[in-house]
Amino acid sequence: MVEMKYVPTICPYCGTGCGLNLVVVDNKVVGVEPWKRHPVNEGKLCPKGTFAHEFFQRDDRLTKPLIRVGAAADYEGAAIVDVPISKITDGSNFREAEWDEALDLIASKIKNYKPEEVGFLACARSPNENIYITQKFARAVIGTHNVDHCARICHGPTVAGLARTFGSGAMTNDFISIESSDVIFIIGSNNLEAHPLFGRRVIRAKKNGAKIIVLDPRYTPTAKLADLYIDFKSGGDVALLNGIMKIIIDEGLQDDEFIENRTKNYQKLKETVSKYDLDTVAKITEADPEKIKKAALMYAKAENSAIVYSLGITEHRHGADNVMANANLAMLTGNIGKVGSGVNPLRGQNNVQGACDMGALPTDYPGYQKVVSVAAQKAVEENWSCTLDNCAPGLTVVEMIHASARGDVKCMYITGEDPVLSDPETNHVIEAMENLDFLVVQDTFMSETARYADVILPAAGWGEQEGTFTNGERRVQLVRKAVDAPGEAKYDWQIMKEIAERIDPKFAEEFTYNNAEEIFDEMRKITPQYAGMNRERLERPEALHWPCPTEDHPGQGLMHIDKFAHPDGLGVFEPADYIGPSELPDEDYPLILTTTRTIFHYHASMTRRCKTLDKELPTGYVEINTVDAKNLGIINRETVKVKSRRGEIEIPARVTDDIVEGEVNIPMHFFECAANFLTTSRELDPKSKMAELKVCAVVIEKLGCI
Ligand SMILES: Nc1nc2c(c(=O)[nH]1)N[C@H]1C(S)=C(S)[C@@H](COP(=O)(O)OP(=O)(O)OC[C@H]3O[C@@H](n4cnc5c(=O)[nH]c(N)nc54)[C@H](O)[C@@H]3O)O[C@H]1N2
Ligand SMILES: Nc1nc2c(c(=O)[nH]1)N[C@H]1C(S)=C(S)[C@@H](COP(=O)(O)OP(=O)(O)OC[C@H]3O[C@@H](n4cnc5c(=O)[nH]c(N)nc54)[C@H](O)[C@@H]3O)O[C@H]1N2
Ligand code: SF4
Ligand SMILES: [Mo]
Repeated sequence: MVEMKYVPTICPYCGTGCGLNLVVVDNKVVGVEPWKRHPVNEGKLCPKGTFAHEFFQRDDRLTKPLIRVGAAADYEGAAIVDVPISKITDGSNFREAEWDEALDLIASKIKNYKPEEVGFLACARSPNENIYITQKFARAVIGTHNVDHCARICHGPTVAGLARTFGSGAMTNDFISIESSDVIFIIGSNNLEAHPLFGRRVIRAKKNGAKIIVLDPRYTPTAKLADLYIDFKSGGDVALLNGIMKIIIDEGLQDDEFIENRTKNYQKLKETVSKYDLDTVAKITEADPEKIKKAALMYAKAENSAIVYSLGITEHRHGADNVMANANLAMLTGNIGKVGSGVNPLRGQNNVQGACDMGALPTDYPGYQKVVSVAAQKAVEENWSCTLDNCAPGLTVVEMIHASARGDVKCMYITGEDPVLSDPETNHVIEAMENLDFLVVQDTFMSETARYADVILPAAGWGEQEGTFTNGERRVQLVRKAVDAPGEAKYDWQIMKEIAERIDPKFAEEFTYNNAEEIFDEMRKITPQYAGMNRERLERPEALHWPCPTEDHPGQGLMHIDKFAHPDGLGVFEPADYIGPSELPDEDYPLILTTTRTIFHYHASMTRRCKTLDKELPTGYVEINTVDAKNLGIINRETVKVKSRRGEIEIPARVTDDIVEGEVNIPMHFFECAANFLTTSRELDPKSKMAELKVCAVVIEKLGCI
């Protein structure tokens, strides 16, 4: 008889963190079934979760270490030999190798670079335990803080901006809280496509009587839910939010008691926003001033108003200013620390909250303890029984790419990230990858980046390992192993442990782990937010929210109830003036390009390998407003050329009224017409080092063929 088992686990895609059951027959994942009583999604799934199992059926998984042909012999021995390697972008230029050979090669190469010449990218798609080991390996074995991950170009401004204002860079409320809101102010989040099972709660809130306001340059499925939709050009949010706060203050709708008792720096906020009268704001943003006023009054007058935002706010060179403007708005009206209110950034990757918590950040050890703090350094040293003599923050993702292109970073070790697809300015990223002396990529599939690697290591993926994911509402949940990893693939943590031991046998005592649970137990000793969690407590379906400081603490869904997380307990108003995007349209490049997501794909590597999802949407497109299309003589589905100062792509046009005039949009998932050939990486947010993924200037040319 065929034995079938259900393995309860957490969806591998977005930060909503839905529960589901993997159906396993004969060590193969054959389907997904609902986990009906899961507290996040109550058995419902979006298309990505529903068809999550399909990529398991693919036969193109990485199953053996691969070494670039022509390179291996030259790597023998410890010396770094300057070998000109032709970086050919085809998987067939690699040869299969045994683990011993691949790991010896990596150990012998990596230990000869200076610490500052090595950079690490951690994988926010994989469990906390892998990420913890990646940053520990970078810091304890190599001696560098050059460790970062995709949050940098995602919610990095959230981490920086909410830490400054509230003292903690995370979502302030849990997901269910939104169902108690009277007004939901959604700015730069298309959650019906990007966080659909959170979006389901927004729909429920609306049924309960909540009013929805959406501010987005595109009339998205989420915007179509709105009672009040405000369209405007990408990049204007600081001006809009300052304008909204000015109206609230002018109308006397601020919460004086909250401001007095719980915050500081209010006078500065008042001064700054006083410059943003409706005319000025309307001129900057092209939004309808009447609607702005209406939004301000709706938000401020309701009993419980919640702000929901995502990348439309963060992915700008003023991303942290945008985030802080939202935090200011919530504090101004006392909409923080109570159910139905709060500032709710919808975190992206399944485990990007965890990746930040684990310290895969060049400035922070686990638990947001600063690498510049001697006390933090001592605490970590004690726990790891090693010396960490470096307290200068390391490089961020985009800085590592720039440093690789310059030759300052010579070696990168990339675990489960695909910068050639995902990072801004693809041609520049490729140049950087080609310029590296040594590149290791550890992934489950042959990614776009892996094609430039010297060594590719096959990692076990989702459903093939135990561990924990932390979702966007800080809920730490167990993920379970359903099947064995294919071929010779190993766990990410296991690979790094084996390299550490090869670099110096003394690290065998440092990386003693036999399983993910042992790693979690070490991690929680130096991560105050997780200190009270253990496997037994996490076995409960509702799991635990951080902060959870002790084993008898129930975890905390709602933050900042009586005081903020700053040492003095006060929230800080952090006003900022509008600076706008660095590249605005001009005669040569007359259109604004923004880049987004669609419901059927999740970045690329896994959903593009799910046959049902691929059938729904096999390739990309550029959305262009009907009026702009008419002026350019472009018809729906016609293939056009989109050019920026950094590159060009050919892509089918999608003519629509659902985007403002003068702006076009390309979903980010499709390498054959990748948005990032066009985006810019040159100007970074000084507060968070975010690149401007939501705005650059482009021109569209007709190709004359369909
Ligand atoms: N289906 C799917 N879901 C995903 C992902 C995926 O790839 N596919 N990825 C996950 C990840 S990593 C993340 S970070 C989240 C992202 O989730 P979201 O941030 O919701 O996704 P985006 O579509 O990138 O951008 C959101 C909206 O910002 C708008 N926008 C553009 N410019 C501006 C602006 O200047 N101001 C404002 N206010 N809005 C603007 C866009 O029109 C878009 O509708 O999604 C997660 N969920
Ligand atoms: N233009 C534009 N660019 C963007 C964005 C945008 O809005 N516009 N959004 C940005 C955002 S928000 C994000 S988060 C980034 C995402 O950028 P990336 O971090 O590059 O995103 P993924 O494609 O999710 O990459 C994850 C890789 O990890 C692999 N993987 C999955 N599980 C595991 C595992 O357990 N172990 C290992 N070793 N590998 C694994 C996958 O196969 C995949 O190759 O893209 C950013 N880029
Ligand atoms: S909403 Fe996110 S976590 Fe839930 S099923 Fe969809 S992709 Fe997975
Ligand atoms: Mo993200």
